[in-house]
Amino acid sequence: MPMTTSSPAPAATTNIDSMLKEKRVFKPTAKFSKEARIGTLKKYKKMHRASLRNPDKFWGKLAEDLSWFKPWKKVCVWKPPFAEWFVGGKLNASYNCLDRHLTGPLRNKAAIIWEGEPGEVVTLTYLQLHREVCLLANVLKKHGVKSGDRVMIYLPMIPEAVTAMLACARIGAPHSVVFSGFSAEALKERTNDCGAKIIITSDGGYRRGSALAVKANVDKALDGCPKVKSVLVVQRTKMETPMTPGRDFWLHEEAQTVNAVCEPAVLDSEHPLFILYTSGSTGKPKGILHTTAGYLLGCHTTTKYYFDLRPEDVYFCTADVGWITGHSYVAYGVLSNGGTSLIYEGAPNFPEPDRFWRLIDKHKVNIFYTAPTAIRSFIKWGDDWLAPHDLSSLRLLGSVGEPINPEAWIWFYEKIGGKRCPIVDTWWQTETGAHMIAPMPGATPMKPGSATLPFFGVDAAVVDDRGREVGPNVGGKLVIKRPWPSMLRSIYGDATRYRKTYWSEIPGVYFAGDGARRDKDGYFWIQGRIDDVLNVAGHRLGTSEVESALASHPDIAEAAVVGRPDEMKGQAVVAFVTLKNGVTASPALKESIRAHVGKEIGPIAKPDDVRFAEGLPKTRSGKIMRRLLKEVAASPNGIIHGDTTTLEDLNVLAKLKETGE
Ligand code: 7RM
Repeated sequence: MPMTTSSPAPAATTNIDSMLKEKRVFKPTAKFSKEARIGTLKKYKKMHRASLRNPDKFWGKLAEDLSWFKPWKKVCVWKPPFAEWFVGGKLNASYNCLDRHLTGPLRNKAAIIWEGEPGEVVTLTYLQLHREVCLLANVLKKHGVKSGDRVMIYLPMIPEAVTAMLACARIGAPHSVVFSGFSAEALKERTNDCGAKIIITSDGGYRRGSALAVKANVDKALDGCPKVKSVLVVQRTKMETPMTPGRDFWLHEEAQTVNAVCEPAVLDSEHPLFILYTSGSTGKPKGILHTTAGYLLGCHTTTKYYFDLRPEDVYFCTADVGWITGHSYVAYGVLSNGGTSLIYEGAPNFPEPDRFWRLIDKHKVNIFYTAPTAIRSFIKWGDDWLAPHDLSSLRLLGSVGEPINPEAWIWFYEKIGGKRCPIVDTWWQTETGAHMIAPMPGATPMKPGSATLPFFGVDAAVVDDRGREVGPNVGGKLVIKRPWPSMLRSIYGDATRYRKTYWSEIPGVYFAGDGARRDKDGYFWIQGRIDDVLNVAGHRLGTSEVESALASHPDIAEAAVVGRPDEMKGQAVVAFVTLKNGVTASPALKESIRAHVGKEIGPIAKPDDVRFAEGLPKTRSGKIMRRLLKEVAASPNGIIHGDTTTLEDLNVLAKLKETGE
């Protein structure tokens, strides 16, 4: 039955309607639970309760896992919305990731196993990585970098990206990593915002078979960055690279001029560790500020418990270091735990779509952490690519970046995890620094599509517009009701915006920008960004449920839905879908897709319009840019006014506009 198109759009309710019926539950295997740090739901719940009852005691105990130069006096000082953690304590993040592992059996263990896209492999033991970090730290000092000075890092996925972060941390210079695929303009804006005087970059990097210039973008950016005095250049591709004398220096030459002795700076717990820019849909990018102790503790403990990381594991996170996931779970969390981080430089489909499976087989990866967008690409490329590879080394899988649709979850679980690996679906943000909601791998029964339950110390809730907690299965705003160690401390240089963006929507609590519901077991189901919620004839629909329903159609690889202004219904639902390889678009298929959504969710969510696309516009971290799709939907052949600087592939947008009806 079509919705009541004859009546005008009713006023919207504040809650998000939830209609998807996902009922499957998967328990961790007995073997996994037996060996895991937390092996029962009861133990998790007990620890979670304790963490909320007495947070200072709880975090104080966990913080003993880090190495301190001086103990803290107070665990948390909370002057809303500003928090300080481990006040009075002194430590160094690079010491925690390196030096403390050098006195025991970890010293000659691989800290980083790196594979370049062309196929070369470089392994750095903890001892070797420590040396590289000290050398680079001394080069930074030679170039006048002092504690508190900001350092830009604009590097592809090469070991030096991690070395550079740790070198900055070592001398107390906050780093700001900019994804090396971003434009010169983006680099310029971020460099000027944080007032950096130095940039670490490389001549180029490999992506999809070719060497792409990186330093050339720095040169362009520097036309507009008067404060930058030096550029340190890593030689990666040996491509021709113009160097400006007196400003640009080859890092390998500079490293010859310093020694490898660099004592870690003794830093306050609240010393700034890094600034990472996130681009909201409007306004200039926000410089998310993280500080040393709380951030490190967040990464350290979540890596330990959620990934159940062991020294003998090979751990592979596919995120770029230009993203928070690369900071927390390629670098800091893994290394502070003495783990081995496998880093891959290039594209997942180079030279063929099975590159990740090759890497897992070759390096015997035990823990594999990736994004739903990648999983949907694998599904689209077809299962034949898996067949030749032995994935039996895998013990645990992780997902991050977007809600994982149940279809992709099941595929990941069965085809990659062989039904033996738990999937840790981790909900968190640049702002939260570390995982906030996810299943404990040996303890929490998993429901495909749900990030399940909160981490220790995380007091999460779903509330209505007035801040009242809503009942089971009613959608609302996801909030965090008290501070946690790895929370952002501010927006760099703009405390007013910090307060306004995160702490004003509902006074006194942190609002994450996401919609969610909790089911009767208290599990969280993320419904997508609040800004993207559809409003169809008075019903508020989260994007994720409609998209999950679409993606469960056998011919669809990936889908995004947006609202298009509609006089009658308020908004009409427009679905953009990409099809699995080998499927052709047709009017009959459109009808079958519409009917499928009607059946899965209900007539209200049936797309008014289904548009076939070759690809969807995404950020490089894989998030679908719905605001661009919204513009395309509203004016098929019109011009996009929105900011496209973080779009991975501009062609995708051009093609979408061509297919407009
Ligand atoms: C880690 C990261 C944050 C936003 C967040 C959500 C979405 C991330 C999940 C997820 C559902 C997940 N940082 N998001 N993880 N939604 N389930 N497991 O992605 O700052 O780049 O983005 O990403 O909307 O608010 S981020």
